[in-house]
Amino acid sequence: MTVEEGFIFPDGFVWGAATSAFQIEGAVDVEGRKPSIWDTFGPARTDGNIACDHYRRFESDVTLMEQFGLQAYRFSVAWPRVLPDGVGKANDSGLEFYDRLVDACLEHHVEPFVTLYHWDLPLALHKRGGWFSRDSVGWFADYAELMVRRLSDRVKNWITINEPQVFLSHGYLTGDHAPGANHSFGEVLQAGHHVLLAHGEAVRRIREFSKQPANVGFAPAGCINLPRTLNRANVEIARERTTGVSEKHLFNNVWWMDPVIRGSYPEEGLRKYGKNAPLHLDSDFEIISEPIDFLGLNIYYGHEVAIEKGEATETRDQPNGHPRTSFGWPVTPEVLYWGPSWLYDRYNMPIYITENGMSNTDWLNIEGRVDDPQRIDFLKRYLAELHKVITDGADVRGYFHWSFLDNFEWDKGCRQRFGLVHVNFETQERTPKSSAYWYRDCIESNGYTILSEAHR
Ligand code: GCO
Repeated sequence: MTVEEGFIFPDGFVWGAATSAFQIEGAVDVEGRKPSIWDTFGPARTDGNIACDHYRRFESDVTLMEQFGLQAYRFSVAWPRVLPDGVGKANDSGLEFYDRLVDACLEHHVEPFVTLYHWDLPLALHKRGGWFSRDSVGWFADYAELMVRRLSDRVKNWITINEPQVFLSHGYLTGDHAPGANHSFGEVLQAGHHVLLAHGEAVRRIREFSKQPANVGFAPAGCINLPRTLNRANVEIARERTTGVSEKHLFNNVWWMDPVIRGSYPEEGLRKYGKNAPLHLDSDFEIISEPIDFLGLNIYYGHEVAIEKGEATETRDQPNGHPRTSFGWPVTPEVLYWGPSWLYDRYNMPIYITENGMSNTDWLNIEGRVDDPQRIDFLKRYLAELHKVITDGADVRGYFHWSFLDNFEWDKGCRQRFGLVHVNFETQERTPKSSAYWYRDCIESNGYTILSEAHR
């Protein structure tokens, strides 16, 4: 059966799941690791320092991944575990952990996709200015080089930075994420410029030191607006918003993707940000736009927009009864159609959905199972939209569900459960949810079961 005829995804489509170091590893103060900015921030002091104890339990977790058919596992390296001071002397125990993790993945036929930065900045570097210092570019590039030299004989898929919009905004503007700072908008845009430079320098080090041809990308948040109805004006305003810049916040796509893929900041952003736009050297964009192989998109939900009486109006609140996750996020499957569609049109760059999922009030029922029909329905709806955009011609190469395990959800601690596998944070017992079984069948059939009778 071809892609067009059924819900079959293209041959070679990669089915995976994603996590990040600080959200699952625990073991924050063992075998040489030193603190990150998250270690002493908010609920991390309790929930984050153990999380899913993956540092000790990774073997059985990877075995579970194979049992549930995962073809790929997106995880991040904890920078302060391998370079405790952020720079300088590497920590062999930390490097050996990632050796063992990668070896376990390969032994269990799970392809590793390694994220280099998923928010756990070494505290030592934060104290030296962190991303606000242009030195951060070299610090990150040296760290990337260390990891590529160590792992690239076995790892070919690399993601440099996860969601610059989110960690810069929550960490340094509003302060609800680590390190809980409140800088000016202009200062944070300048730090964002250093993050983009760091991305580019890391790509250069990966290309130079990888022991095999590397597949390199980055994973910005996909900030998607949806047309409230499918009339032309609403589709156009939704596209404009999705490929535009608001002067009020950092949550857009093109300010972060244009420099990396097109080699310049978007004109609209430079105009709207005005004096807040970062100082830069013209040569910076040569570094930032070092060619990558794919655009990762972390997409969860979007807000509808429409033209009413000549004005663009955005829906911030869906009607009562509209499906919502336990985070209160609206379930809006069409984001996996419109987002990849418009961003593929803009960049013509292969895409991986590097994160998509939902938090749910999952618990063990009286029979000891975790039934999560909401997540199965979520998966069916979102994957059906992703299939549609692929059928329309977008080159989407894989899907990583967020997340494999219930884990530490930043400032919300371990209360928001995103996993395909339930974690009892007291006993660390893992219980695959019914969605894990559904996802296994979906992977085995390369998507065919999404809307088949068997799963209605
Ligand atoms: C993000 C981060 C993840 C989150 C997940 C659920 O996208 O915010 O990459 O670390 O845990 O998205 O919020």
